[in-house]
Formats: sequence, structure tokens, C-alpha cells
Amino acid sequence: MSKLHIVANRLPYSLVKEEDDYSLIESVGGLATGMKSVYTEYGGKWIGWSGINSDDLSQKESEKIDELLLEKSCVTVPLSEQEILEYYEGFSNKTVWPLFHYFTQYVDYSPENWETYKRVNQRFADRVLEVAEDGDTVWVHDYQLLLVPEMIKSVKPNVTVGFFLHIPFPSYEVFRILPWRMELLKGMLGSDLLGFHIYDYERHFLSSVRRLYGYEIAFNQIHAEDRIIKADSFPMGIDYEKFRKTSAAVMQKTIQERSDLHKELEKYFMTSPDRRLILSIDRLDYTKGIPQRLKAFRKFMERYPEFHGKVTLVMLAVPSRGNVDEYMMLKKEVDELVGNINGTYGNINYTPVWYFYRAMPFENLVELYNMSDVALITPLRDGMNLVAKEYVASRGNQTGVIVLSEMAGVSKEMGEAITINPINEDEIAEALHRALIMPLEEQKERMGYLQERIQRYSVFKWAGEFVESLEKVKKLQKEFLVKKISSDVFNEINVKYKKAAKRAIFLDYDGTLTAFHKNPQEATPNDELYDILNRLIADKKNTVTIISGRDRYTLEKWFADVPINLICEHGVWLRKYGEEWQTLTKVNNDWMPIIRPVLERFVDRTPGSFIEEKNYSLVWHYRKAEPEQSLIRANELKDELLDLVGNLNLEIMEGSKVIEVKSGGINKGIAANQFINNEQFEYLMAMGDDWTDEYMFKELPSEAITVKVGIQRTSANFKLESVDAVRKFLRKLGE
Ligand code: ADQ
Repeated sequence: MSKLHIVANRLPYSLVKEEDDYSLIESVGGLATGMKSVYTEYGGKWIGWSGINSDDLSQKESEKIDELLLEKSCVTVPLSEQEILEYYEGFSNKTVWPLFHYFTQYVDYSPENWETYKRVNQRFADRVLEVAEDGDTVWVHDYQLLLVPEMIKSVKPNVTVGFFLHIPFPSYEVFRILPWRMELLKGMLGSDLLGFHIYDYERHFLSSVRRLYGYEIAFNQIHAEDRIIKADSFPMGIDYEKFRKTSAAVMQKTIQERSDLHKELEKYFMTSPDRRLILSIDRLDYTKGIPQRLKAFRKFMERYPEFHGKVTLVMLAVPSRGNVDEYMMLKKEVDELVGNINGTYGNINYTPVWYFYRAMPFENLVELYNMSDVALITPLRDGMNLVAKEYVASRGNQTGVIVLSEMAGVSKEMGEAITINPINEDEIAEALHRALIMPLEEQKERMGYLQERIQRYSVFKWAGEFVESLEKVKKLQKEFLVKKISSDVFNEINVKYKKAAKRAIFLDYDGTLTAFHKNPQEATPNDELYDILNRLIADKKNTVTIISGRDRYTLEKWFADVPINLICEHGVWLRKYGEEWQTLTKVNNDWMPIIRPVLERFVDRTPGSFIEEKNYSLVWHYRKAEPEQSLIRANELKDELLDLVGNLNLEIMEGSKVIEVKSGGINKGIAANQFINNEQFEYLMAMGDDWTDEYMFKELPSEAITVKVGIQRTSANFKLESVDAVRKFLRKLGE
């Protein structure tokens, strides 16, 4: 039975050493909760690091720990202190983390860290490969393991790989800075499905793929060389019920049962009933905008003296990466700002900022969520931000206001929050004021909508939808495989081929026999291709024809020494080997002076694009142009042309990065049929990669072997994934 395995930097358990023995504590974090529901249900393993560096463990201890964790279906990946330093604290947290959060000034470009990152990713992948069998699914998590998907896929292509990125994916302009950008993308592209919190990150990712790898992207499907890869957004949720229930339970406790924190908070409210609490919770990280938040609070105090003595900001900061320079500087800055505000506005009975530099037990966290009037969440960048969702889930009486950074992924789901720009201190100060004076009715209305939404899309739903989506990608890929020429199918084709006494073979050129080139004139045939064609032609039973959209001049030059037939410009011209060029169809060019200026206008507006003029058609090429802009332009151009072509009996053909306008009544299908007319071929075959080749696939007699190169939809009977596959196929034919 197929299983689902999880791969993440950390396992969902922490180890506690008691004298000579170890025991496990279950993690309660969002990811652990969501994932546990998945991998236990599908009987898989969780592969990750145990949290203890392997230098500190004897062989016996390691074995003991491995055993203990295996009972929980966890497989450990051992990491030494040096590796943690270079892979985790180094490349993950000093290179990828700052870069992906747009803190380019903090990015460390250490090649040593990169080498260790690769090595450790390989170790994770190796562990997965030991565990996962063909047909299984593996779900890899986050920025520490960007290379793992490809490392799995390249060895076990029949394992389905999903990847989820928990942090933002930056815009191409930022991503491109990284010296190892190609390798990181390649690693991610080993996945079958890539998940992001929000559409913006997905969009940035696709744009980097398009620019760096040049793959076709239709909607959110990447057409890589041999596979369809899907990218999609899945906004991560929380265990809503757990927060809701704990919150309700905490508030029902008797005074004696309440926690110390709870009692302190009650005391605070008792001294004056109009006292208000503002809550701020995060890891102490420079991406979270903590200094800016404190400055905005100071501004609020400056502007609204009527709130002095009445408002307290409770600020929880979980210590994080404390031995890294930037984090030490941040800690110092935060300490100073808190001191400054408390010194300026505080007195013996009043402390404006309560600052806790530590993690809190879950129950206390919920108490704070429950008792705070405002949640002040102002990260400069944040993949999602679960604190905002946890606050919503804990609000039993449906009051409370969220002041939320527009730079957090979660803001896309929280239209009812007061959104702010986290750099704009004035705006935050005003938003705080607005939140504090918001009427209860309005608070309840907003919170009601938020609760409904956050409850519905919980972490379980999130995990479930990702897995379901992976299944769908698998299906999509299978559809491709159905037409793929397997070795059995090849054998059948080869039997027919060998039996036939007379064969006609039509081969498209660009994208079929040769890979695309930015400059079409440079896509020249190489020795390997000449060799393949010459061997085909050497068999006297074969009539081989190159059938292309290209102009006569180029093909004639390239194939001057090859005894081959040429059909050019999609079927306007035919040159049988040893004969003169002849037109297959009578056409006129009266329309060209009308259409050319339209195309020229598009060339002017789309740098890098150009017009090619053929005898009977005009082509707008945009392979060299900026990819995203040119796609928009291509759609605009088609739109404009559609209005014109009807009256002029023209056809618009869309090829790979080209739009071609030509006289109607000409296409590769008509041309191929005319070519075989009156001759008795026993074996017909046509191969091509783009839309214009579909005419051949549809119009040739039904017994023809038609082969589409690429994974897109087609009316051909068979598919091959790449130019390489075509060359191999042609070489083997007849053997
Ligand atoms: P984080 O950067 O860690 O996660 P976030 O999503 O806010 O950010 O999660 C923080 C978690 O820590 C919350 O569950 C919160 O309850 C807990 N926490 C915070 N302060 C605490 C304290 N003092 N004591 C105890 N617990 C505390 C990364 C990305 C996010 C993304 C998540 C999930 O940076 O953008 O939302 O992963 O994908």
C-alpha cells in the first residue's frame, strides 16, 4: 500500500535526558499538529533531525534514541555540531532566511555553508530513499530542505514529491541575487506539487522558473522537460478547536485554579476597569518589525495622553538564534526601546510595556490572547503569521481588534483587521487608537467573520487539501504517461515499421529535432542530427520530409548536403530532393501591408521581439523578449489580429513564442496529405511539438503514427517528452 512520509528539518518530538535515559516530549507547534494527522493516517514515517547534535551522543545513545523515535514512526537524520552551524544556522538562517524576507543586507554568501547545505540535504534525501518505495508520497517542508525534492525524484521518479515553503518566496529581482539560484530552483522543481501560503509567493516562484529555466507555464502548471509540475497556494491554518476549547476552559477556572499570570492580569484590570491590554507576540527576529512596533507605540503615547496609565503593551518575544550578530543587535535595540518608553511614560504604579523575553506555556499564551483587547502584529515580512489566527480562535466573546501588517501572508485572509504598513509609525499609532476606541458592536461583527473563516480552514483542512492536490497532479501526470512511448509501445511501432515496404516520415524541425534557441538562426542542426537523418534516409524504403514553419532559404542551407525533402512555411513550399521548389497552394500577399504595421507597433512596445517575413506569412517572434510582458503582449496582439483576419482570409498560428499570420487554406496537414497523395505508403509517421503540428496529427489518415513532443494536450496518438527522446527514438527505429 502506498504511504505518505513527511520530511522536515525537525522531528515532531523533543528529547529529554533523564540521567542515562531519554524520553520524548511531543511538539505542539502548528506544523507538527497538522502533519501528525496526515502521516499517521497514511502509515508513513517522519524524517528529520532529533534536535541533539550527533557529536554529543555515544553509539549506544544514538541507537537508543533512534529506537525510541522509530516507535513513533520517526526516522532520524544525524547532524554534527559543525553541520548544524553551517547548514542550519549558516545557509538556512543566514542566507535563505534573510534573502527570502527581503533583508538582502544580512545575506551571508559563504560557499562553505552552501557546500554543507548540499551535503546535509543529500543526507535527508538518502534517508527518505531508504524509507520510501515506488508509489509512495513524500511531503518535504521548508527552506532548510530546498534541494531534497530533486534528490529524491532523480533516484526514484515514481515517488510523488510535494513541497511546502513556509516563508515568502521573494520577487525574481531579489531571488536572482543568490549565486546558487539555479541549483535551488532545480532542487524545488524535483517536486510534483509546490505549495505556498499565498498567491504572491507562487507568482514570484513561477516568474523565477520562467526566467531562469525558460519553461512554459500555463496557469499554474510548469511544463518541464518530462513532467508537469504544479504550483498552488494553501494558506496554512491552525488547530482552531484546541485554542477555542482551551480559551473557554481557562476562563471557567475558579480563582484558586488560575495561573499566576491569569491572577496578575485580573489584578491589573481590577485597579481600573477601563484599562486596556495590547498584545504583541513573536520570535525575536528582525523580520518581525519589533523596534518599529515599539516606536509606533511610543508615538501613540505621545499623541494620546488620555491613554497614559490605561494602556499596557504586553510584549512576548521568544528567544531565537541568539548567537547571530543581527539578532544580538536586535535584542539590544529592543531592550533600549522598552527602557526608554517605560522611563518616559511609566511610574511606580504603571509600566507601559511588559516585556517577556521567553517562551510561554500554551495555557498562558491562550490567557493572554483571551484577555488582550488588541493584537498588534506588525512584521516587516512574514510568510503567514499564525499568531493572528491564534488570537482569533481564542476570542471567546468575539470582541478584540487586530492591527495587522500588510506584509504578512495572513493579511490576505483578514480583510476585517485594521491593516497597516509596518514601516509607517504614524499609521500604526493611528490604527492603535482606532482599535482602542472601536465600538464593541463593530468589533464583534468583524471578529465574527474572521472566526468563521479561520475555523473553516484549519491546519487539518490545509494538510488534507495539499495531499488531495498532490493526488490530482499524479492523475494529470498519468494522463501524460498514457500516451508516452514506453518500451512495449516502441516495440509495437517498430514491428509495423519493419514490416512496411514503403514509409513516409514527416518531422517538424524546431522543438522536435532541435531544441529552441533564443535566436532562431542559431538553432542549427548538429552532427548528431545529421547522422540520425542520414541513417534514416539510407534505408531506401523511407521517404523523409522535414516539415517546418521556417523559410525556404534557411532549411535549404542547413540541409544542402542531405538527400531529404523539405516542406516550408507550414506547407506553402515543397522541395522534393533533387527537384525544384514548387508551391503547394496558390496564395496571395495583398494583406501584408495591412498587417505589417500592426506587428511593427508590437515590436516597438516589446523590446527584444522582432518580425520575420516569409514568402506567405509574417511572424512576430518574442522568445528573446521579457517573458511576462511578452505573454501579455501576445494576448493583446491575438486580440487585435482576430478583428482583422476574418475579412482577409488569414489564419493566426500560435507556435512556441511566435505568432504567425498567414494566408488561409495552408497548413502542415494539407501539405502532408498532398505529399502522400497518389502514393502507396504502408507506414506513415508525423512528429511535432507545437500547435501547428496538430494539423498533421488530425488530418493524416488514421493509421498514421503521430507523435507529440512535450506534455501538452494533443490529438496525436503518442507522446515523447523531449528533443532528446525524439532523437533516441529515431535512432532505435528499425533496429
Ligand atoms: P514563525 O516565524 O515561527 O513561523 P508564526 O507563524 O507567527 O511565525 O508562528 C509562531 C508560533 O510560535 C505561534 O504558534 C505562536 O503561538 C508561538 N509563539 C510565539 N511566541 C510565543 C511565546 N512567547 N511563547 C510560546 N509560543 C510562542 C514560520 C513562518 C511564518 C509561518 C509559519 C507557519 O515565518 O510566516 O506562518 O512558519 O508556516
